[in-house]
This record gives sequence, C-alpha cells and structure tokens, in this order.
Amino acid sequence: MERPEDDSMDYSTILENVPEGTFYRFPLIPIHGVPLMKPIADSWERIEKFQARPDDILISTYPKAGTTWMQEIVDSIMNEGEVEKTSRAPTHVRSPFLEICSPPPVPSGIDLLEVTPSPRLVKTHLMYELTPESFWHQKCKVIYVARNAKDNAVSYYYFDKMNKTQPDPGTWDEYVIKYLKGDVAWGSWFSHVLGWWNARHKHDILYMFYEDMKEDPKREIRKVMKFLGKDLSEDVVEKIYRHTSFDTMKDNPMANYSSIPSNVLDQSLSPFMRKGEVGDWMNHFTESQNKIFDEEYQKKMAGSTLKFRYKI
Ligand code: PPS
Repeated sequence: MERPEDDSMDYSTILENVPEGTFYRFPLIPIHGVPLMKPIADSWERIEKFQARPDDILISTYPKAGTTWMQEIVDSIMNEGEVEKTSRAPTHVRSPFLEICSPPPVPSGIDLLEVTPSPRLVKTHLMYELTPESFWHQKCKVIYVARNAKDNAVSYYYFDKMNKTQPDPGTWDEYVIKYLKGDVAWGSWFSHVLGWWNARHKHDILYMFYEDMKEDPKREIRKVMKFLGKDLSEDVVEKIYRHTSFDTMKDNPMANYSSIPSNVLDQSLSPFMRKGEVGDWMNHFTESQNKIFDEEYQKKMAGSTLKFRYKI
C-alpha cells in the first residue's frame, strides 16, 4: 500500500465518511489482563508481532500524560525546529499510534506505520509488558512520559467524555473509583508508570515527567535532544520551545487534533488541548475522593523510588 505521509486530508475524509455505527463506545476486552478497546483486542496478534526498525523512536505514555506534547517536541527536534516541516501533517500521521485500530475502512496505526518513512516516530500507550518485543530486539530509543496520577485522572475523565470510541466515564465520582481500579482503557496508571520505571535501565529508555516539562520546558527539550544525539543551537531550542508551548499547540491544527471529526473526538464537549496545567486536580477532587485516592496510592506505590509532584 502506497500512502504518502502528508495525505492527512484523505485520512480525515475516511473518518468522516465511515458508515453509520462504525464508531461507538467500544467495550474494553482484557489482553493479558489489561483492558483494551475491542478493535485493539481483536487485532492483538498483529500488534504483538509488529516489526520495529532500529531507528524507530517510541514515545510511550499512559493516556493523557503529555504524549502529543512529546510527539511535537521530538518531531521538532528531528526537523531541527523547521515549522514548515512539522506542519506537513497532523500528529497522528506524523507519529502514528501503534496499537490503534478501528473497523475498516479506517487504516490502523500499523497500516500507517508500514508506509511511514524512517526514522519513524511511534506513539504507544501500551504497558511495558505488552510492548512488542521487536522494539527491544532492535534496541530502539524509547521516551516515556509520566504525569502525576491526579492530574492524569482529571485529563482522562474529560477525554473519555469527548472521545466517542472509549467507554463513557460516568460521573467524576464514579470515574475516580474506576481509574483507581484500572478499569479504563489501557488499564491501571499504577501498573503503567511502575512497569516502565522498573524497565528504564534494561533498555534505551528516557523517563520524563510532565511536571518537569511544565517547570522548565527548555531544560527538558535539551534533555530529549541529548538523548536523541542532536546538537542544536540555542536559537533552535528557543524556536522549538515556542512551537511546542501549550498556547501555540492549541492553535495549531496540525497538533490540536482538530482534523479528527466530531464523530470520533467531539471537541465541543471538551477541547483536546484542555488546560495543560499542573494542579488542576485541586479543582476536581473533593476531600473524601482525595482521601480514598491517597490511601490507594500509598498501597500501590509502596516501596517504589518513583516519586511525582502534584504542584510545581
Ligand atoms: S493522548 O490522547 O493520550 O495522546 O493525550 P496526551 O497528549 O497524552 O495528553 C493530553 C494532555 O496534555 C496536555 N498538553 C499539554 N500541556 C502542556 N503543554 C503542551 N504543549 C501540551 N500539549 C498537550 C493537554 O492539554 C492534555 O492535558 P489537560 O490537563 O487535559 O489539559
């Protein structure tokens, strides 16, 4: 299949014109105990056997941890800050989503990846244990971004409202419990962040934090540059910093998912680029939700050296 990287219009048109009923709130089916949306579970064999290339860069996150931000940073670094190049296509075409699957005729993440020229920027939300083995055989570079559990939960709640392919989140009160149990797409935040943390020295993994990126974006951009072996001038760092700021990305149709039609992402319910802050959880958690959350958190994170910041 020939699919040039810049045919994003084509992709959006396919999504807009799918037969009625193609997209619905897909149920979650456990794969090795991790709940995944049915089309992903149905394609699991193909996903598991995905063939990575040695120069693939894998961006791995729990959903809503700062994936799109990191995708934009890495693509900007790879293109040495040239905005004309990073504007060639929307995020999901420039950096395909490995495991995403929808019923035909929508191309899957792997369909897109197979026709993407190297070096490919691959997005995944898979837990470490579920990540295709070929990434390790090929010794690929991996950038993992983690975000504190509470802000991550709030962001995921709004996303589950507006993403018409994921289970309905219910009320915020119900969601807090579901999230703590890992009863959401891609499973438990705890297992995700801990699985990747414990694996960080086994492979070429850069473990990043959303809160650090908010605190000092240029410092964190330089960290990613170094990891990717890119030596760019401070002028270019400045350019990348501006191009990947929340306000710029919010207005950038190639980074704000506005090309995905509302039958999939309904941005009138909640914008994809929603707030982009550390500490928004304080506007959502009641005292009792916070107490339940903290108790569970202590249990699940006990003994780990992995620490998060809940305000900066
Ligand atoms: S997804 O659907 O899993 O790929 O979503 P993801 O990109 O991981 O997370 C979306 C949240 O990241 C925020 N975001 C940013 N914050 C700060 N700066 C920049 N540049 C940026 N880009 C995206 C986005 O607003 C979502 O967080 P919330 O808290 O919902 O605003």
